[in-house]
Amino acid sequence: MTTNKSVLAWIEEMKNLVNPDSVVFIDGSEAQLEALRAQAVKTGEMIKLNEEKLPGCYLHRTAVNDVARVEGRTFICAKTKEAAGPTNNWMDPAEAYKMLYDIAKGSYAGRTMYVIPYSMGPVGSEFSKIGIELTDSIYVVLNMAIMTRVGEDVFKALGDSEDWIKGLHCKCNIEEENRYICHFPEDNTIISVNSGYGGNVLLGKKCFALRIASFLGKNEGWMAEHMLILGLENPKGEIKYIAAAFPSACGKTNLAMLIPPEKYRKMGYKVWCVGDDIAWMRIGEDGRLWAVNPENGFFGVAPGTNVKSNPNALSSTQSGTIFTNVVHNLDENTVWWEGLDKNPPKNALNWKGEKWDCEGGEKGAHPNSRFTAPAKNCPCISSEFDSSKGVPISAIVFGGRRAKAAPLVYQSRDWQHGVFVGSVMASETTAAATGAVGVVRHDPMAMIPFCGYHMGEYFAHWLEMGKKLGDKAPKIFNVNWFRLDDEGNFMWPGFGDNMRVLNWILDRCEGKADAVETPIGYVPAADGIDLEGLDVSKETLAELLNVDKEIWSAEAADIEEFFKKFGDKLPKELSAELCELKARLK
Ligand code: SAT
Ligand code: MN
Repeated sequence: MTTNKSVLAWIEEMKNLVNPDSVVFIDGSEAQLEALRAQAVKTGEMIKLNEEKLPGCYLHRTAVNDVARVEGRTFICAKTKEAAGPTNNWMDPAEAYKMLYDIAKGSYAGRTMYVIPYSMGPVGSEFSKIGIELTDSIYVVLNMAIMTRVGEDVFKALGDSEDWIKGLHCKCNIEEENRYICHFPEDNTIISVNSGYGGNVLLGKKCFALRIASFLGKNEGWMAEHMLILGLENPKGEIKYIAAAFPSACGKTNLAMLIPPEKYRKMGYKVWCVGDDIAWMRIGEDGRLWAVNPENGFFGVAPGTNVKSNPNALSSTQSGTIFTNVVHNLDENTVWWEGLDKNPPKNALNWKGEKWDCEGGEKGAHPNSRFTAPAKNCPCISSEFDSSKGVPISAIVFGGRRAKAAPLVYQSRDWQHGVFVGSVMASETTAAATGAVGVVRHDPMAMIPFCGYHMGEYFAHWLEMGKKLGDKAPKIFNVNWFRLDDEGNFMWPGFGDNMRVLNWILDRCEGKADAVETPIGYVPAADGIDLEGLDVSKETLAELLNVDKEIWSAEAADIEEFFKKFGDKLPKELSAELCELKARLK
């Protein structure tokens, strides 16, 4: 399928290492994928679901000890520890290769090596980058075929070039104590062993499109960010694009596919989804920031997805989708998860494949259970989804899960202050990664688990991009949909009503909406957010927009501590911003 010497030599080397019974190149054809689905069903790796209700859909269960990203076992293997920085685990590259090759050695015995040529971004676009993943898992092949553009065309686009990313995945025996997700940014290489869970093994996603790509972006003058991209169309038919960074499992997919409240729908407002997780952004010929979604599908969190919270995501999963770790409804041969509807199946298996009693109090689906759905299934997919030049970004939005500190929305004073706002993001942890859930942690730009180099340099790169963009830079905002009242109830309805906040954001970009200055930035004026048709009082809105000086003084002290991590790599602009924040809080 290819005569590319660098590709063939590497495949040969890896073949000698892992010793497969056979090698199969993935050509991207439906016939080949269909044969692989049939094979996975035969071995029990996947279960074919009801063809009438869920055509082309399958259920897969991971090992019980392998249900989320493993940040503690994820490494940046740069030449020096300093290059990986204080927020990444580091391993010496020579040691890492030796350890990983020892684990991988002979691990494909009795198995097939699948060679997946894939493109992140539309095949052949200047934005796009090519990777080759070797895997012994059909589940990985089929997920990659949804999440990325795979097949022969990719080899054609690559030609003889040596500019591609190596990815070796070995399931081995899914041993937790030998699980490693390692990145070699200086070698364009990723090696993942002993896992079969999405974020650890779909190497095009977090490993390449964020960890490796963020490093490439810094060197080549562009940005790889953990951001959704959406287009908001107004009644005049004008579409403005927003890129928004939130940590995993904080509602990026819901925001990206939002359905406007009825009043706005009637007026003609629409939201178009370009991407739900990753944005690659470059400065265009017009000097503005342009973004593409390098992915081709959605790897979304299932629990909580329903006809009300995200009808577009739910529609996206009705055909050609792989469900992972959800409930299996045995009567209908369909799937279910907590928050889908109020009718949990009586005759069902839980995510572990055990008989499940929906009244027994135990959850049926894993909290990080997922759907892998083709982007083209999404009813609101943007007409620019496949565009090779991307979409121009008007606003960048940061957000996290904060019970108290962050107001519903605020605008940064300028780009530099916006970079500060992104750098001090903090959010409660979720089930997307192993470890405690609900603990507030610093997560600058939602990139803590995904920045492939020293985060101090990453901040400097953001500042540099702002200088290049000048007055064409997108405006930067922060949102928090998750503020709680004293009784612990969410104060803001969220979901479709978040459009009311996006409207204020875009109005601000055009200089149309009023704002009030606070120590942390600009918040909407008292009547700045449209509340018509909402069960939110003016007092509640005032509370949602309130900036509590005491909480923020504590926050500032905490930020000061956090910034110390970065030593002399912390850009002086950010320490200056912190000083100014403290002064404004006095
Ligand atoms: O598991 S993934 O990393 O692909 C999804 C996520 O955690 O954001
Ligand atoms: Mn994500």
